[in-house]
Amino acid sequence: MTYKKFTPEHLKSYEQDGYVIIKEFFGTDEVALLLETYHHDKLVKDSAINVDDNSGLNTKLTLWYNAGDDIYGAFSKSERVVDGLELIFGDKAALYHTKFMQKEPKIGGAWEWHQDYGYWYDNGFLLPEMLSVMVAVTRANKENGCLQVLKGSHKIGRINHGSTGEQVGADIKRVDAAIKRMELVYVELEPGDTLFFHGNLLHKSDANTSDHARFSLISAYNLASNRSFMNEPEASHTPVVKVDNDAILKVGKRGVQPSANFLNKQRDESWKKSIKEQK
Ligand SMILES: O=C(O)CCC(=O)C(=O)O
Repeated sequence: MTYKKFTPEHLKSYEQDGYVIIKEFFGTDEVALLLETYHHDKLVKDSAINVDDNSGLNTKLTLWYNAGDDIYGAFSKSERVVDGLELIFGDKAALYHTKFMQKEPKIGGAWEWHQDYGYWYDNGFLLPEMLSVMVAVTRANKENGCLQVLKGSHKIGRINHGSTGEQVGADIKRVDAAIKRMELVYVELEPGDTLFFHGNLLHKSDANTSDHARFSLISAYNLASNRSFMNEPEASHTPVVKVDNDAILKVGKRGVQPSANFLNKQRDESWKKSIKEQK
């Protein structure tokens, strides 16, 4: 079996635009297995937190720090992903955390314009040598609130972020200026298509007003030597041990492990409280 590779051409696009989309990076059989696993994965569902948008809709997400020997880990540690990260970073990558995003039909909320490094900066990471890899688990299109990115906006560098409702958003004056100068791209993906995007790339998504769920698996990575000076989990600076490309189909329907170290509801509540207090 041959698998897609992250190539030097992908690297060129990533460096120029702040992102690259690799069509069919994962097979439809691999993502179908992931989706089926999720549907029976009580722990992932029970560990989900809700993040409200400004209109009262909310997105469910389950976030954990310790990638296990389960199907989610087989994606986030797979050779084809980690080889790509090593090309981008030119060195070892660490797997900071993994999220299963659940944007349900009709109720899945929007995300404000932000940079992921806008959050991660506050977690003590000195360098913006951080990025995310988003695998479409279901189709993502305009109707179900796919990701939108501003092409090349990673070159702006980090923008200040403040609270908007329960979310943290980038300084809107700078975002508005960037929108006037940079191309807005709707990242429409088929299941298995994968987006690599820079921690400083401005992105947002609209609510899911459609009848179709939008699910994605997003893993965040750090240059392993870019250790936070704050108290971030070990995973954020531990070089990721890659697994063979065939691990996904071999692991099969193994759900998330109890040792995952979830961002839990309690932590989420104190996070929301601290955002309110900052207002
Ligand atoms: O998938 C989405 O709709 C938004 C995800 C996002 O903004 C993020 O993970 O930083």
